[in-house]
Amino acid sequence: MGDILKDCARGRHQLHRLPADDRGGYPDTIFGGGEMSGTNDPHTGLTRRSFLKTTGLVAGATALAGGATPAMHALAAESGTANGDSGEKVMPGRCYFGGCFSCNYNVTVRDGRAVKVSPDPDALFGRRPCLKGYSLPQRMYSQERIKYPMKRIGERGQNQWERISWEEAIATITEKWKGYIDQYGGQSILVSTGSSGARFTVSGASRLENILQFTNVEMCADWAVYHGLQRVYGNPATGIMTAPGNEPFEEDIFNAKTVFMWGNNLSETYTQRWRYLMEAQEQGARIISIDPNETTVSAHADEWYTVRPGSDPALMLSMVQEIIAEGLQDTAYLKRDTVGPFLVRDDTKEFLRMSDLGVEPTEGPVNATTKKPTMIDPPVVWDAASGKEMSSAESTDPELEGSWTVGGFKVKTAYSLMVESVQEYKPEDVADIVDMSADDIRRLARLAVDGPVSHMFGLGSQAYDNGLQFGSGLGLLLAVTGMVGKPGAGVQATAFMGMRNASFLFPTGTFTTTIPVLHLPEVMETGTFKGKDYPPFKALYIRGSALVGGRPDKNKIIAEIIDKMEFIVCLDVAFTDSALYSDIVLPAAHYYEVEDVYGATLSYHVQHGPKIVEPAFEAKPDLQVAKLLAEGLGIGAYFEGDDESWLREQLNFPALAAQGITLDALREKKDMRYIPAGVGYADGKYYTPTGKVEFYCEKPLPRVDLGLDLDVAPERLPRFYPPYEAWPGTEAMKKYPLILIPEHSRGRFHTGGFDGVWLNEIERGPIVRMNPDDAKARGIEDGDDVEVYNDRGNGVARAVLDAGKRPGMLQYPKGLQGRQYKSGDLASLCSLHMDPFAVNSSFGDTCVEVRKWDGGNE
Ligand SMILES: Nc1nc2c(c(=O)[nH]1)N[C@H]1C(S)=C(S)[C@@H](COP(=O)(O)OP(=O)(O)OC[C@H]3O[C@@H](n4cnc5c(=O)[nH]c(N)nc54)[C@H](O)[C@@H]3O)O[C@H]1N2
Ligand SMILES: Nc1nc2c(c(=O)[nH]1)N[C@H]1C(S)=C(S)[C@@H](COP(=O)(O)OP(=O)(O)OC[C@H]3O[C@@H](n4cnc5c(=O)[nH]c(N)nc54)[C@H](O)[C@@H]3O)O[C@H]1N2
Ligand code: SF4
Ligand SMILES: [Mo]
Repeated sequence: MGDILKDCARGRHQLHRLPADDRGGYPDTIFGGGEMSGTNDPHTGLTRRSFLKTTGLVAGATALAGGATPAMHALAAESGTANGDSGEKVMPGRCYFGGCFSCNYNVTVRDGRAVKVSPDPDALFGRRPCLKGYSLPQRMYSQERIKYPMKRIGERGQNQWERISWEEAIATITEKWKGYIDQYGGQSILVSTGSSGARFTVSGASRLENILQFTNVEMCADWAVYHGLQRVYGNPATGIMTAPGNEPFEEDIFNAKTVFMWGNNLSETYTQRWRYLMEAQEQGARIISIDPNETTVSAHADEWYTVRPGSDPALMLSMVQEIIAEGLQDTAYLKRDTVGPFLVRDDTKEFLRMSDLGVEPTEGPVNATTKKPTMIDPPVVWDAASGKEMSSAESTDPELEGSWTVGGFKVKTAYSLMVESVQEYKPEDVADIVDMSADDIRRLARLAVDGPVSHMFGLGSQAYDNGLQFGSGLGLLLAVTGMVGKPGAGVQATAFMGMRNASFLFPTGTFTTTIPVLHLPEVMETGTFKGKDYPPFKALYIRGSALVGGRPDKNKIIAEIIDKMEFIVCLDVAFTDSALYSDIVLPAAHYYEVEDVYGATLSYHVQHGPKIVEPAFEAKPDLQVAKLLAEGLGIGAYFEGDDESWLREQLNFPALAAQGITLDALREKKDMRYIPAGVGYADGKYYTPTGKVEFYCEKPLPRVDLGLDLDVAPERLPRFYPPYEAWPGTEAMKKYPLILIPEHSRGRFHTGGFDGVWLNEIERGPIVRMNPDDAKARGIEDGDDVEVYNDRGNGVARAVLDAGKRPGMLQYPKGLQGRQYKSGDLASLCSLHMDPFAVNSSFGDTCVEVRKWDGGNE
């Protein structure tokens, strides 16, 4: 096996032609060029300037790539992990970037410190770790690691800290929390977690917050399409992100003839899957990319269609219209598996049921949650053979189309209503909306029936206010084409969240309140939630979350949430913007520093990672921090165990036990599948209220009940409505004519990895990609510093001219911290606006203007 790290280092030197004192002028240590002279750096105890004088080079990479500077050795030695453990060994390590693959690879441990990552050819997952995995050792001993507990000494956000002991930190926090809990109740303390919570040592720590009844802040990301799809197809394991595809992807993708890639940049964002897709293509699968921008995916695709941003639901419905107009729909599937034949009452728009015709409902099986029998009241269909109405449970040949009067009710089939609704999306009528030719739309319609067809979607199609309609529209397209439940067909979903042991997490049996971050400012302003008074929020615990900078409208989050908190604590591995705005900062243990179990992979596997080094500096795993806090609060009895016993307890639940999944088994096998392959769907079983594919939804529910008064009528069938602001003619766009979309950057996982050195060396700070024509019109040249701005904020980035970007669209690799900008932060530009049914962030529904930066606002 080649020496990957050295190879990468060689590549890095090729790229790295800047003089050591010029990192493109970026102002903070992350790029090594410091203007923050005299600032006391809590991380090292050195001032920035003296640190830089000692190193003269970018932190991290050099040390670990073998060419360490004395200061880098000093930092790594200071990490305290060596502990006399000398020599070199290779250990199995696990990467846990939330929602990725948790690649299992080899980690070289030298003198008690992780120094190098290399592939494990026998690993079940991630035989080709990505840049993020390779750079983990850099991050563990980076300047940006939170090393010790610290307390703020200057104003919030001023970045002045004093190192304190764990004892002092815990005593301060618990005293404050006790006061708030006594006076206002546990709900007055907000806790914000993020995608790192898929690890048991991280999610398990919510046991404390649940006992104390803290209010959870939900992050509102990725849910729009899932909610739309689940409205149509249901969810085989309620609460998790899944969609009707076949598992495992790595095998099933080879069964597909056609693969639609909707707004998805798989080669950068799911690199492990990308190689299977490329292999499938080599074996004959045809890849269709639908993306306004040129990406690696569209470059490799067999056909690439540029769609107007935010118009995908219209395109999808136009394809459905065309498929039906040409008679290409899968009638047998529609009749057998969907609500298509169900008769819909004209008066209520709900299904006509046997009880409407005087047939009493019967008792069904007992519902596991309510412990009451379910009531069976089948919808009515029009039976073709007998030429009359009949219970859907009895008819074997229902009519799919038609309208009748039954039992005095005017009715029409759900299918007929759907067909009527898509008539306004004829290719000619939609061409302008989607900015494609009618012929291209027709071609896509034909490809969508040339099966087996797999669909993959990304953030692109749910980056706008109408993302839910993309999801329900995709559900409809699957239903009309019958592309579900057979090999190679369906939605190859891109994220799962699953597996929680409720008795471990909620030992007192009381559940907590969750408030979506998009709705939180309103709750804070009105003091009410779901129409009832809610306790005032006094404190915030940010535990592994990019609450500041990783949610829309950073400035508003700071002004309306952060600034209103009396006391903020942040527990993280790296010094993020969330840490910057906190009062007490605590160091969390990194991936290799604690034995862990992971239950949120793309593959329905539970995975195990051993502890391979001691926590660096004074870091502690989240659950151990919870234990200290619990002890300080006098409820230590709930945390009597240790890392190992907590893992055992969390794994101890029937669904896992039945499959022999225990900590010991995991230690041996590393990866164990916990949901059988081909879950749901394949057997024609759908997890909806009617048990059928509900492209017509009787009672559309919001993803999260916020107690809002919602008009459900327009939600029953998928539809297109334009994005909230990123659409020609909106007030926002008249003022700010460009659309700014994020890019999930290949070298970072969200903000995770802002401290990883390799990608930073390539990008050299915030960049914004733009079409050369847009640049020219504004006098911007490649490499210029530009200010991107709107009413919500601004951010200065280096312009990267890229003819592959759609004119009128800017794109930025997201995830840097505010202090990595010369001014502002691109994360301040998107809005907290939400579709109340999806309750999801629309990161791309953002209008901006851009100009050459004049160096102001520093
Ligand atoms: N390296 C890396 N990988 C990651 C992550 C990360 O941060 N870094 N994050 C993970 C997570 S949580 C997520 S949610 C995923 C996101 O994974 P992706 O969705 O693959 O990531 P994006 O970079 O947001 O890519 C979105 C694509 O949508 C396109 N797009 C924009 N607007 C539209 C539109 O209106 N219609 C269509 N059809 N396309 C549009 C953009 O041009 C872009 O190519 O990545 C996961 N994987
Ligand atoms: N502008 C913009 N913002 C976006 C998006 C976008 O496209 N544009 N995408 C959004 C999407 S799709 C998503 S899924 C979200 C993700 O949002 P988050 O999950 O909140 O984002 P991360 O930056 O991954 O934050 C996780 C934090 O956990 C920390 N961490 C890692 N391990 C541990 C640990 O063991 N313990 C503790 N305590 N902390 C740990 C990491 O250092 C990091 O600071 O971001 C969203 N934000
Ligand atoms: S980020 Fe994902 S693909 Fe990359 S090494 Fe980690 S788990 Fe593997
Ligand atoms: Mo995400």
